[in-house]
Amino acid sequence: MPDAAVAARSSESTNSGTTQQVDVAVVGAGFAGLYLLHRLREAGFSTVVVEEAGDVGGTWYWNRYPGARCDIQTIDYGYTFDPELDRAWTWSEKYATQPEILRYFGFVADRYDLRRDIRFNTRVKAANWDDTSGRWQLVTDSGADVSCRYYIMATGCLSAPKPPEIDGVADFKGEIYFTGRWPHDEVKLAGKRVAVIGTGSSGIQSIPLIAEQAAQLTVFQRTPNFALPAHNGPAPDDRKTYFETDRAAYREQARWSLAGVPYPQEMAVSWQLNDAERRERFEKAWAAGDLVHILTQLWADQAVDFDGNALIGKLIHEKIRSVVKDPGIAAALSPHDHPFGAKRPCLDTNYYATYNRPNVTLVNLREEPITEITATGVKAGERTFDVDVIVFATGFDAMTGAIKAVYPITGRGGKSLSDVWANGPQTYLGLTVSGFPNLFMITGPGSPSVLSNMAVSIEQHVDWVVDRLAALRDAGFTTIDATETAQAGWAQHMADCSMLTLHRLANTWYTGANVPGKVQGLMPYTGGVGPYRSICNEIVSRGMLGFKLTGPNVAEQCNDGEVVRLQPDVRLVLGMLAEMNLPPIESMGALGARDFLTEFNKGRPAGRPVGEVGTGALMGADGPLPYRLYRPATPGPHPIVVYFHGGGWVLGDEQSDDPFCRDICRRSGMIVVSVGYRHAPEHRFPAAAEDGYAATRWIAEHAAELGGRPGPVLVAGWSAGGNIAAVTCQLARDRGGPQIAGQLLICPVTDCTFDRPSYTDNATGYFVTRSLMYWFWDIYCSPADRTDPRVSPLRGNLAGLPPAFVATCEFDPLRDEGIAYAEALATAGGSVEQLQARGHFHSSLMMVDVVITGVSGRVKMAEALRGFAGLPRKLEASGEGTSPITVNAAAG
Ligand code: NA7
Repeated sequence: MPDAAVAARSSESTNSGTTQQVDVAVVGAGFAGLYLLHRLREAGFSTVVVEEAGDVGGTWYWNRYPGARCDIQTIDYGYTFDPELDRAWTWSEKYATQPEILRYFGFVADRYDLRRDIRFNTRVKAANWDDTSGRWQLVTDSGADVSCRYYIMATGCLSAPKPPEIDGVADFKGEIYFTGRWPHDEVKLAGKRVAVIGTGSSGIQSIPLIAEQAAQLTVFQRTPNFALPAHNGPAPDDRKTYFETDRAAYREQARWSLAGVPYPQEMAVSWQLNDAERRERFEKAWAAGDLVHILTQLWADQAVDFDGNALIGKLIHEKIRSVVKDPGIAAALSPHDHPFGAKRPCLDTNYYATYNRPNVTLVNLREEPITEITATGVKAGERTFDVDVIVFATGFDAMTGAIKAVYPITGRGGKSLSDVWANGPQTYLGLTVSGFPNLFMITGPGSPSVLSNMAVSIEQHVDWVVDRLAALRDAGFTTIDATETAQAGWAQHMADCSMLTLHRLANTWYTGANVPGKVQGLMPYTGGVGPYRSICNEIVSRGMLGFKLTGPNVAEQCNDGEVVRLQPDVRLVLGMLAEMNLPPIESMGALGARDFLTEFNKGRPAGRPVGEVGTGALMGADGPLPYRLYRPATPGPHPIVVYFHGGGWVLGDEQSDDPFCRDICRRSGMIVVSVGYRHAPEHRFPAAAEDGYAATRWIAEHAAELGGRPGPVLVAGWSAGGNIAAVTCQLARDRGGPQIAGQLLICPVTDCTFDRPSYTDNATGYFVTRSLMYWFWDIYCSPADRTDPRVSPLRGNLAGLPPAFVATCEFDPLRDEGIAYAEALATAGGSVEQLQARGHFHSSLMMVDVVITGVSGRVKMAEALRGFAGLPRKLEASGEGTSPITVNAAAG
């Protein structure tokens, strides 16, 4: 039956023996191929498009099943490159039908006279790179082969139908249809017994319409999918008004958005909203009938936090129960095995209500798996369902299927793409593959593609590729090839991005899980179209970073490297900070900088609830100091962590690291006492150090009064606070106590020299700068005092200190002195655990609910603290503070 699935793809080979010579060959005349042809022609490249279908349209040419529609609002789903074209076409509905979308592509093809350069009914069978001529040789199944300098696969993400992998399909005597290869002639289902296998978008769109025609419809469902009502009709007023008011702004916002549709970034996280507020947002989204709305506009943590996401699943289950009358069927239709959005949700029209019809039966394949297809129907479990028609809505070999269908694609050194991708697709930007010069893929694996509005991604890719080809030509280059370093860097960045979202927690066609034997891994880029666009632009501005360019009469150019080395959320945060164009903190004066920090902190998420937050005063080295105490919700007494905030001995106070203190209290199940030690310039060295020691002593002596566990305390601190924590451990050892069970040092200052590489490598651009550190040092400590171990603990005696956990961040001037301290502690015989957080900056681990990739680092810190206190490292899941929000993990 795979043959039937691809019957429409094959045709007799009628190779004429001559070769068509062009600058560029494009495969596919869908959304991408048509725009490529237009742009390439305009740029002066001779171009041919090879298309196996009989006309333009790509996926919309093939997917003509009943109910086939767009699931991005059509106002957003079209070309935007030509404002005249944009104005010349108006969609009739919020979600256009397949025939209307196909008419649109025909309209575009006519408008730009595209068909004359498209070879229809022709398939590229194989593609070979010839290093000598620097050209690709394409073997076609009809007409002349093609020789081209550039070979661009615009073959689509969902264009290779997946065989159904069910025994006996060939024995079936009735009619068989594939939604992805629906006949062009009318399919008559009236009065027939029909089976639909598959409940993805294609099944969910077609089932209600098939049910209206068929005498009996049996739906075979393997995995229930989330579906929401499309509420199709005219384009909604809110979007239309915005669009009509300022089309250019609307389109531009889409280009820089995350999903390619102009929605703002939602800021409120789920736990800041109460039940009523969440329900109100959900009902609004449900009524909007818009996938991008419900996927992005409910609450900020919906796509990144398991708990925040689960709230949506429950609300949708309610909706299903309210429509489907039979509770058993409602339960079977309710998805439970994946987070909402991790698998492509569907838009429906009467889907759930269809199961109330007397002529519709749902078979839950999880309980009754299909065993075979017989001459008369489908056998599932113990039952046999005799049918006249089987509709396979079983999906596609997504993202890589259509690319690998050209076999072989042979690059440099005779390497075949299938071999190179044997362990999963490897690309640079989802556009190119190292070792395959002058080959481009539009929305290949590694592009935002199917996780975005395809229209926006395709236009960006095409513009970028054609602009690059023109620039190469102008500079005399004839080949472009991604480097292995750049490609490996992209794979790392993809992996980092994928840790941010919940997509990796579902078995889907995004991960290749729907095709038996396919290597699994998240294929689309999850970082969003706006960030992706900025990365592509950055590659150009950095001299085609990660590409090797060659040409007959020019010197080879290779600016090698990885384009993104920061964690994706760190990149966004630093980008936002850069856009704010803040004056250097050291230019504000100490008082001004303190005010700035207070204001700045007002904009951050508030931190999650803990059992209790209290305040009080303790005795410092020279008088009372304020403290803030965070108590877990669990029964005490708990061990106490004495915490010292960051701020270069100059800024901050006992509240300034509040979200972090809450987080570590929740994750460790311990009391955190944040100390308001004295600051410079009012109180210079050694005031902060002596206060740190005195406060620790006081807290240890008053542990029981504070509700803590008497005995050894723990110390922790970030930045200058890490310095104070480290110094406190040395002083406690030398001054006869208190006993300290362990020290957590986060990006600590440990030494007064500035000549380590991290001071040079990260001197600017990562918020904490070298010059800011100079300023802090100058304010706090005279040069004559700087080698004192009370400010440079690396210069002290490091023997006999408590066990340590030392966290450092890659893009931090303080990185190397933190690592040096950890290594010196270990050399002195201490027990040391290190976390070197890759892709992070000085504040990463503090930015709770902002830098999501910092979560795993804080999990490790909390575990280390528990270990120091003699507790099991993992906190039992018991009420507050223990939600499994640790699915995000990238530090380390
Ligand atoms: P999808 O979304 O991949 O859906 C295919 C469906 O077919 C899905 O429910 C599969 O169950 C099911 N399926 C696949 N193979 C089998 C076998 N062998 N037996 C039973 N059921 C099977 O494809 P669509 O065409 O619906 O949609 C593709 C995209 O197009 C869509 O996401 C939109 O972006 C537009 P599974 O979930 O794998 O258990």
